[in-house]
Parts: sequence; structure tokens; C-alpha cells
Amino acid sequence: MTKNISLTRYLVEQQRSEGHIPSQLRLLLEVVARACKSISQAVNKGDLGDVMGSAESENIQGEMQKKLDIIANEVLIEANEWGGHLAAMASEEMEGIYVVPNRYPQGEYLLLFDPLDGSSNIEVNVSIGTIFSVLLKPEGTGVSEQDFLQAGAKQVAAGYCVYGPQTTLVLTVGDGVAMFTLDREQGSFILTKENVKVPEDTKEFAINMSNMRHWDAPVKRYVDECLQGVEGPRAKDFNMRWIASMVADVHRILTRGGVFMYPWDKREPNKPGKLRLMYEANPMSWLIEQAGGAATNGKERIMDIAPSKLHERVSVILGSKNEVERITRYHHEA
Ligand code: P6P
Repeated sequence: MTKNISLTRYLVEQQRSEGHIPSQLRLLLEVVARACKSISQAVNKGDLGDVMGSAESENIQGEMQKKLDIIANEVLIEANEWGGHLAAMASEEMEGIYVVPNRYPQGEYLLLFDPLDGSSNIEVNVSIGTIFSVLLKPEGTGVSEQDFLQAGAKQVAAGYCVYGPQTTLVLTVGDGVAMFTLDREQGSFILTKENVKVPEDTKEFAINMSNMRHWDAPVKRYVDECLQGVEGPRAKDFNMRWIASMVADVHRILTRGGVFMYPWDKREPNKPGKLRLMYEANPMSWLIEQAGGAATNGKERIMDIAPSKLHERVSVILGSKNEVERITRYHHEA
């Protein structure tokens, strides 16, 4: 790995040689990365700052908000609203879209994010992260929520920043997946991995096992076979991980393979799943696919789903290609 390629240099090279990103998108990604640095500093303060605990408010999802959820959301809004690259933003923490105020120039991009995913892990000092997705605003004057309702296949950039032992930004603009580790002395993200590949096979699955009795038959069948290990139909032993922070689980899968499942279950049968399509499943699915993995909702490719609501939920099965295909096949056979 060539030493010290900064995120800025990587993006300039993507713009210049690969033709993947216009300058406005490059600016957008640099601003998002800078916002993630600020969020990382707030997260790292922990009990030393006034950032912990509940914000005593609920978000659109009916979930209690942590102070850091609100801080992260505000950091992303304030960092991105003035740059002239965005028309509007959408966030897990806001019911409606945030249209760039008239006092600033409007751009052609739409930015969606989960400002701090996994925030139930904040108090216990377990990795959390920011997930973001970028779409092009459809032609026409003004901007509405309808403009955001595009399939994941339409994304022009997607990524996350994981706040763990390292603060690492993981990004795709459609030319593979690159990872940038924050160098706190320089204050910049340095390229530490590129052309990330997810192994097509794995011996590691990630699911919240406490929900087993609520799963549909295909998921039960898959997990049962994993648990039977070398004596069972898979003829190999499996390991299990569940960090309850999608960013951390996906980062592990991008780093060493695995399959992540948050499937539909019968606790709330009207909900297709727990995770949100637009700013969790779609960006993570593009990263996984760009790294040679697969991502379905059990029936179809997540990035083909035509969204009908901004905060739409979806069942998620993503990671090592051959495992995702096997689980999806079990759904089709059921
Ligand atoms: P459970 C975090 O709240 C999150 O949205 C994802 O990051 C994570 O994968 C999932 O929910 C964990 O859900 O039901 O295991 O707590």
C-alpha cells in the first residue's frame, strides 16, 4: 500500500482518472468525512463530555434518542447545508426531508444518513457508526420527499464511518470499496485498504439468536444447519457474532467475510424487517456488492427494491455471496 494517500488525493484521482465523481460529489464526500471526524471526537469524549445519556426525546421511529444521535444529526446538517452541493438531506432522526435553506445555493445531490447507528451501544463503549448514501436529485425545480424514493441501484456514493478502536471511513463511488483510517495527528483520513473483497464463503454468521422462535422457516433452516456444524449438512463448524451495531458487523464482514441477517420475524408481522432501506440497507448493500458480496431481503436484491416511504424498513441478508445465495434459495424453496 502506498503510504499516505489521503482521502482528498484518492477522491481527486477518482475524479481525474476514473471519471467516477464530478467535483461537486467530491466536495460532498470531503464534507461528510469532515463531519464524521467531528462526530468521532464527540463519541470519543464519552462521560468526559456532556454527550452521554438520553436526549429525553423520541425519533420518527418511536425510539428514544440519545444525546449523541442528536449531536451527530446536527453536525451532518450544519456541515452540509451551506456547500452548494446538496438540494436536501434525509435522516433516521428526522421525520421529513431537510431542504437546504434559501440563503444557501442548492446543488444536485441528495444526502441520506443514519447519523449514529447502533447508539444503544454508546453506554457500553462498543463500536457505533454513521451510515450515508448519496443520490442525484431528479431533474425539475424544487425538491420533495418523492425525489428521495429511488432504488439503491441509483446511488452515486455510499459509505459509513465506524467509531471503534480506529475511526475508519469506508466508501464506494462505484469503483470498488476503499477504507481510510483517521490519523489523529494529521487530522486526515489515510487510505489503508482498497479493492476490498468479501470472501464468497464463510464460517461466520451474524444474527440476534434471541429472536429464533420468531423467524420464518428459511432462516430457521439456515441457522439450524450452521449450528449442526461438521456433523450436519454443511459439513463444517460455524462461528457466530452479533455486535448489535450494523456498522460494526458489516465492517467485520468486509474485513474477513461472513453473513449478516436481520430478517422479517413474526413479532411485528406487518413490518418487513427492523432495518431501514434508504439509509442503512441500501448503502451497506452497495458496499457489500462492490466488494463481491451479495445483499437480498430473502426474496430479491435489496438494491432493486423500489421504495414507497422514506423510512421504509426491509429484511436484510448480506455478506459472503454463496451464503446469501443459499439463504435466498431457501426462501424461494419455502
Ligand atoms: P437488536 C442498531 O439499533 C440497529 O439498528 C443495527 O445497527 C443493529 O444491527 C440492530 O439494530 C440490532 O438490533 O434487535 O439486535 O438490538
